[in-house]
Amino acid sequence: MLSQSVFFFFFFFCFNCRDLSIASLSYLSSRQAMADIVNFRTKVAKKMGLTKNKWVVFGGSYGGSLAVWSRIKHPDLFAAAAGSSAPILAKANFYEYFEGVQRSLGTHNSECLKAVKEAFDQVVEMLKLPKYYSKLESDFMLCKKLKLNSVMDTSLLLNRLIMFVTVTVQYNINAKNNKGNQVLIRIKEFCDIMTNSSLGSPYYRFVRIIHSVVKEEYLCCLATNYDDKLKSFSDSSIDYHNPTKGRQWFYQSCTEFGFFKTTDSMNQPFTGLPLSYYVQQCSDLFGPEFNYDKLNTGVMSTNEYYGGFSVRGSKIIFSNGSFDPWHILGITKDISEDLLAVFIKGEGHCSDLTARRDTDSAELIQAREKIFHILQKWLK
Ligand SMILES: *[C@@H]1O[C@H](CO)[C@@H](O)[C@H](O)[C@H]1NC(C)=O
Ligand SMILES: CC(=O)N[C@H]1CO[C@H](CO)[C@@H](O)[C@@H]1O
Repeated sequence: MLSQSVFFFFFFFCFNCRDLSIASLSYLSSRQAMADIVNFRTKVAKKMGLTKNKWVVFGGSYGGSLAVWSRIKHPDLFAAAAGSSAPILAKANFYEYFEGVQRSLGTHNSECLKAVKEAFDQVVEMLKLPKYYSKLESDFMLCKKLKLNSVMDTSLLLNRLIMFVTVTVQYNINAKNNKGNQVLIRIKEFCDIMTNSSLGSPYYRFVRIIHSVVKEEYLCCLATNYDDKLKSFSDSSIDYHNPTKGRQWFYQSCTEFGFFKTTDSMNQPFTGLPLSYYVQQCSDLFGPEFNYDKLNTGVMSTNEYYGGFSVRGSKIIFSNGSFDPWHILGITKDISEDLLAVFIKGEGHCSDLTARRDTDSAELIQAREKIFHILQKWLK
């Protein structure tokens, strides 16, 4: 029996995986990704004669989840794991995300949170009256004349605007692109503008942020037409020089994780993103069978397979940033002596994985050292 199973190799060979068609995407899953990681680990060890070495698997965000799960499922192959900002509980309706955004903004400055809410309330009011459409078009640099053909168009527009806030909160870093244009600002910089009354109403302060900060990176205009989004996400070709991940990640969201950021909670400042907004996109992109049932079954199966918050394993470090709402689905408290949490105050998504900078906070420097020392101890 045993010798038989030893020679049992699971092998996916997909002759047509040169595209992102639904047939190809059916091979895209975290379990398949882990099989690839295991394959890499074993093949490289053999090829390079590293059979006696200990391997540590690490990653950030979804990559952090994969790192954690690789150690849980294959403790014989990986001596330890470090998952940065790794969600480990799948959840269809991740309404807690915007609650996290509210907490981070409020912790920083309650006036800032109020201003954000006021700005978005005004946008929502303006969307109700066509006489304001041309103003919205120019204020937010929309690519096309604003036409709200369906609730999906309204939600997409709000989604795009909300993202400017959430990206700021989730990353909390100041970054320029290679042309020297500002593409990300810190929460403090964002809030300094949102609370500066000499810049007009909160609505105008937000418009100013969009114009001055994020314009250059996100194309020169904001695309908010739902049919156009569907068209671009339906493209199943792969451009190897400019790979994008939108379609693939959306597929995994619809089939394995959910993680859909809805505005269902009362304790957050936004409106317009119900779960149906996301599930409709699953169906529109991949077919009618990608519905609530498939989403819920997929999420349940993911949590059953990996264990969710009930982590069974050892020698895993979970690091998270306090401002990053993803920590809500991650591990932020020690579970045991060898399942350790590193919670980094004032930091965003995956900050401990970024290169050292002169501007790093004391908390971030300490967190990196702590992770390094834990790993050293475990690998002795
Ligand atoms: C508010 O904005 C004005 C104009 O940009 C600027 O001169 C002023 O310093 C800002 N005030 C604060 C408190 O940041
Ligand atoms: C939100 C949350 O879980 N916060 C906790 C993070 O971890 C620190 C210590 O590890 C706790 O003090 C926080 O309550």
